[in-house]
Amino acid sequence: IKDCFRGRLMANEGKLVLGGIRDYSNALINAERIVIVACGTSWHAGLVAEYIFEEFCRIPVEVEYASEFRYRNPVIKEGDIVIAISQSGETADTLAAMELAKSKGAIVLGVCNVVGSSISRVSHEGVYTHAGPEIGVASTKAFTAQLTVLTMIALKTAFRKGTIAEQRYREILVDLENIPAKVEKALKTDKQVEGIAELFKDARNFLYLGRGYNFPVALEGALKLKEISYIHAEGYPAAEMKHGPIALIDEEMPVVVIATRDSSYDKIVSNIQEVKARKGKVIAVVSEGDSLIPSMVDHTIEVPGTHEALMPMVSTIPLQLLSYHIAVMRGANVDQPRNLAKSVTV
Ligand code: F1P
Repeated sequence: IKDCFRGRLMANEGKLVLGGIRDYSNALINAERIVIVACGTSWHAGLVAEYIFEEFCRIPVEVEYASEFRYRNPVIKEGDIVIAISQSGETADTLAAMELAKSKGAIVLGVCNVVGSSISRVSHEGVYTHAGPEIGVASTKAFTAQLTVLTMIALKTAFRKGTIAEQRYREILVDLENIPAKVEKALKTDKQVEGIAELFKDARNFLYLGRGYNFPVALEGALKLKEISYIHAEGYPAAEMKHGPIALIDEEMPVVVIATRDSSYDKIVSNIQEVKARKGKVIAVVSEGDSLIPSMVDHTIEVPGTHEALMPMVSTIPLQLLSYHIAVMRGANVDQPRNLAKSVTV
């Protein structure tokens, strides 16, 4: 996690350098739709990218599990843009989805971490995340690096397409340049998160809730907990809680709510009230300086604020730390979780 941003953020003097997507950058600008294919954590990065591309580029985006996409008969037209995201660059389902899309005439762009990997070779063009090697099997710094790269692609595309005002574009770029320092600060929650982990290490289930840009973060937080701590966890859009998962909430249920200040803040406050009314134990990730949510919940973890579209890069960090500490306390091998392979090649 710590190495993720050091020297990797390619924003330079307000200009973005996207080494990998050049020949197809106009195709991206003119795309009628974008389909993102990925698995696991990379799929969650794709979900964040969907929100960013749709908001800033006004291009419709679909995010597909590569493992589903490859086995059904998806509608892909000549010239559609398919973006494949993968840490390892070797995930069999993602590779097969890319080959299928290519056979139907799509332009396939790759976002992956491992230079020279199969996915980088199958892509028409692509961007390396350069997050460095993932020591463990579970993807962590690769996720934040994927978000960085996808955000940069979307912003640059929006700017060239004219769907974002220049001033707003420049402001978000400045926010992006400040992300490494904010990630450093988020990492300083480590000791506090360790204390929270101690309290909940024996829980049998966890629920993670988020809205908007923090919804995929909720999914990712739950996945990390499952992967390395072997605790059952579900990630949900907070507004969907009332359509089922609310039945699970009682005093035994830890609910992690990613509730940083953004356009859905008031709504997530109501969701927290709904959980508290049912005696759920709430651990909230909030923006620095928030006093309302800390007064309502059981535990608060503060992270620095940023533009809401960039928040997943920061709000994910304490969730990764929470899974890490719980796993260590339970005696699990965080680098080599049982049943998980670094690259799922079958
Ligand atoms: C996808 C993935 C990872 C997960 C684990 C198994 O890999 O699901 O997100 O943490 O390592 O594979 P990739 O295509 O991003 O390499």
